[in-house]
Amino acid sequence: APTTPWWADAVVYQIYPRSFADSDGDGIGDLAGIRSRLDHLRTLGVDVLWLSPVYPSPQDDAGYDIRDYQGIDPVFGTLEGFDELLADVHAHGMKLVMDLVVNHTSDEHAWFEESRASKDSPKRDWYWWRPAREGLEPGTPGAEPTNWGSFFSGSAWQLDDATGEYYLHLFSRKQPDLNWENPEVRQAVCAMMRWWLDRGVDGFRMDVINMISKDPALPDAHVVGSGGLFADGGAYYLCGPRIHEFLQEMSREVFTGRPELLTVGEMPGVTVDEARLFTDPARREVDMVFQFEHMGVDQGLTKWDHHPLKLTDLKATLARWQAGLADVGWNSLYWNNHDQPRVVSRFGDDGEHRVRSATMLATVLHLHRGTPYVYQGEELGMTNAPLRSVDELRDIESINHYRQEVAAGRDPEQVLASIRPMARDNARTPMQWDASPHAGFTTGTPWSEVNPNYTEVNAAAETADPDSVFHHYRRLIALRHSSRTVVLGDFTLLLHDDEQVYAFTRRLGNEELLVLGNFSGSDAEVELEGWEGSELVLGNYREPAEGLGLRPWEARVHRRE
Ligand code: TEU
Repeated sequence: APTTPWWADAVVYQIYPRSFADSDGDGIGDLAGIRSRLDHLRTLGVDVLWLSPVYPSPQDDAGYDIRDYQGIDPVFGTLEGFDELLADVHAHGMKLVMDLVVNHTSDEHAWFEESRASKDSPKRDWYWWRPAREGLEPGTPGAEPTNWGSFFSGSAWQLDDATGEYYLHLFSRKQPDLNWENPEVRQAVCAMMRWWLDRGVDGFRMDVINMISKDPALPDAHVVGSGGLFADGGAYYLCGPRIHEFLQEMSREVFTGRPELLTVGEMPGVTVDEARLFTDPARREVDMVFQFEHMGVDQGLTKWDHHPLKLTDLKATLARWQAGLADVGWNSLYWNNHDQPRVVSRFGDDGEHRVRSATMLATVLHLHRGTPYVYQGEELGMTNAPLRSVDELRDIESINHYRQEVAAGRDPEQVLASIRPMARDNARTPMQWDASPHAGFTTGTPWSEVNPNYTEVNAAAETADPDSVFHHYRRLIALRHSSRTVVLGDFTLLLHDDEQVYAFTRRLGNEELLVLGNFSGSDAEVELEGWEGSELVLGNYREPAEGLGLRPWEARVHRRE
């Protein structure tokens, strides 16, 4: 049998540097802050740290708009400081993975400045430039080269005065898309990646990497419903014609001879079948993908059309991914990252049952087959931000959406109410370290409001409490490290139609684990043959259960041979 890769039993922890720990009192987290908190991560037991972008950036999209790929933004520190952090991470027995944002650069990157300067600039073709639509005056409504909308509201095209042509930006207008059809672009990206690996980093999380290959014809998108002014062009840039070729080339050029890396592709809209191709080890593309299907179960056409979770939908999608990547490929497992609301507020109960529901959700996720990702603060059961007023929004996505809707005449209070449950701002409030002012995150004024519940929800209180969310995550991570069945066991979903209970087994050889999670605040009956009297491996109630039934938000893992 092929040996399993080192990351098969690893747990990854995502750090959002802006909001993790501030060492110098400017209100923004930094590399020295991260260094000072490595013991917290060591105690938790995670193996790999993934750093959201720390490169020089105008911070239009909080660092996902990069001005210089080979440096550190002064707000976060220096390259020397980065090397010190990396050495410390390694000394603590962990690995460090960088965020690789190469679908686009900042409009302040030297490549783009050169590209925009003139139509015959040697770097003109490094980005997607197009004239106005035939017969229309540049800048007039409808003159954009295609009808595609940007992820951050409005058109995906920006008219640039220097040459009177438009450039493509799937995200903010300060994030022009690189043209991967151009081999010089690909070579420049590969060279930059090798530079980081030579520095000692252990891999990359690749931002929207399934958007790098576009249909070069850039056709208009098909318009669904009455919709807005702009349409979803995804059909022409998600997993485009050359995506596998580009990733295989990158793998050859960058990863050859470096077997101990971790590569994970963030891929909105990726299907199970595509994911099998991307993560089949024989194809040498990426180790695992971040897929989005389970993050769409509580929304309508857009993320702002939020509705309550139907548990059977969540189970059905996750089980499909477990089955689809059972023989070939590998799953990433996550509830949270810097783009998603806090899971305890989203699928749990962030009031009375906060601890119980956060630990239940963690148990269900971590017992799936795949690599679990923990997003900073998730291990404390941090909750959504109150977002009491529009002034508390910091994220370009929610601010642009708010402005667009209010300009269209919608009621501002209602717009804010629709933004509240799904805003990315929810995930980006400062990490809650202790009960001191600003939650111990900074001695200055935090760039984003600290969640007022920090006096109760914080790392100091939770490390001191054996029943905390923190210690539950620690136990789950330790379980994965000690159990081959958790890492490699076959997954079988049970109770498909149950709207209250999430149940599945994992089996390896003679050993079988049963995982049960109650997604509600009321008691749940569970009837399953042959599990009465089985050994309890882990649960989130101190008092023993009677039978298999579940108490409010209870989770249990049973074992039998
Ligand atoms: O996100 C890509 C992405 O498609 C999203 O999760 C995005 O936040 C969502 O669709 C908006 O509704 C990645 C990064 O994780 C995100 O922070 C960046 O803003 C984005 O790429 C652009 O680099």
